[in-house]
Amino acid sequence: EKPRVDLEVGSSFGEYLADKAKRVNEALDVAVPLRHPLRIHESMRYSLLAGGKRVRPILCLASCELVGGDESLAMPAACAVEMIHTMSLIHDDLPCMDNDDLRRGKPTNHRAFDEETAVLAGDALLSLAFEHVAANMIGVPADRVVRAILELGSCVGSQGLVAGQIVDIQSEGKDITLKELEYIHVHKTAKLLEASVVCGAIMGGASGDEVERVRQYARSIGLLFQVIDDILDVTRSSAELGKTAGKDLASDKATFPKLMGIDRAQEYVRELVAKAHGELSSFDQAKAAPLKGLANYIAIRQN
Ligand code: GRG
Repeated sequence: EKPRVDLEVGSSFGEYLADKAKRVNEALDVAVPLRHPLRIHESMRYSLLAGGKRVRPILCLASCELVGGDESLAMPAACAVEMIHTMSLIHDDLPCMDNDDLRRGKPTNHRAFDEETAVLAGDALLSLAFEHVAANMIGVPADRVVRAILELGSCVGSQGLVAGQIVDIQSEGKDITLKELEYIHVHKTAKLLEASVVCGAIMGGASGDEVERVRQYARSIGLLFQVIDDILDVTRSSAELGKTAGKDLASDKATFPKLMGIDRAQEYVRELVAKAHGELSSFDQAKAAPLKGLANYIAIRQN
C-alpha cells in the first residue's frame, strides 16, 4: 500500500523558518566581519550573505531543539554548515567546474570578484567553519565539539562532497545507473544535510540512539532534496518549452525522473517524506514538528 502523507505546510511553520533564518543570518554576519585584508572578506561575505534558504543551519538548530538543547548551543555549528555549503557553491560555479554566471540571483563569486579571489574565499570559508565551531564552544562539553567536528570533516572530504563531485565529473556524458546517480547525490547533497542534522543533535546532548535516528531522518531528506531538484528541473523546463518532455528528460544528464519516470519519482517523494517522519516517531511529537515540517517543506519547495 502507498504511504499517505499530508504535504501541507502551515503558515506558522513559515514564520518558524523566517525567524530561524533571521537569527542564522545575524550570526553569520557577526562570524565573518569585514576586516583586513578587505577583498577576501568582501568576497566571503558576498556569497555567504547572498540569501539562500538556510535549510542546513535551520535543520541543525531544529535537531538540537528536538533533543532538548537550547538553540544557542548549535548556532556555531549551524553557521559552520552554511559556510561549508557556500564554499561548495562558490567552487562548483568556477570556470573549471560548472562555469556558472549566476548564483542565488546574483553574479557568481568569480564573476563579481575574480577566479583567484573566489578560490581563496571558498578555502577561507571552509577553514573558518571548523575554527568557528572550536572558538565558540562556550557551555558545550568538549567531547560534543570533537564529535561534531568529525561529522563536519567527513562530510566534506574525499568520502563526502568531494567524492560526489569527482564521480559526477567523471560520469559526464556517460549513461549511468540509478545506483550511480544515488551515489553522486548522497555525497554531493545528502552528506552535508546529514552532518547538519547530526551536529545539531550532538550539540544538544543527544544519546547515541537519538543520533542514529536523526541520521536516518537526514538520509531520507537528503535524497528527497535531490529528487525534488530533478523534478523541478523537468517541470521548470517543461513550462518554458510548453510541453511535457523537459530539458532534463531530453539531455544527457541523468536525473531521477529520467531514470525512473516522473510518476514514480513523485511517488518516491511521498515514500521518502513518510520514511523521514517515521524516523522521528519515537521523539516528543511537539519537538519533532519542526523537523517533520522541514521534510514537508523540502518536498513542496519550488526553488
Ligand atoms: C568541499 C573542498 C570542497 C569542494 C567542493 C564543488 C564541490 C566540491 C561539490 C559540489 C557540491 C554541490 C554544489 C552540491 C549541490 C548542492 C545543492 C543541492 C545546492 C543547492 O542547495 P540549496 O537549494 O541552495 O539549499 P540555497 O541557495 O537555498 O542555499
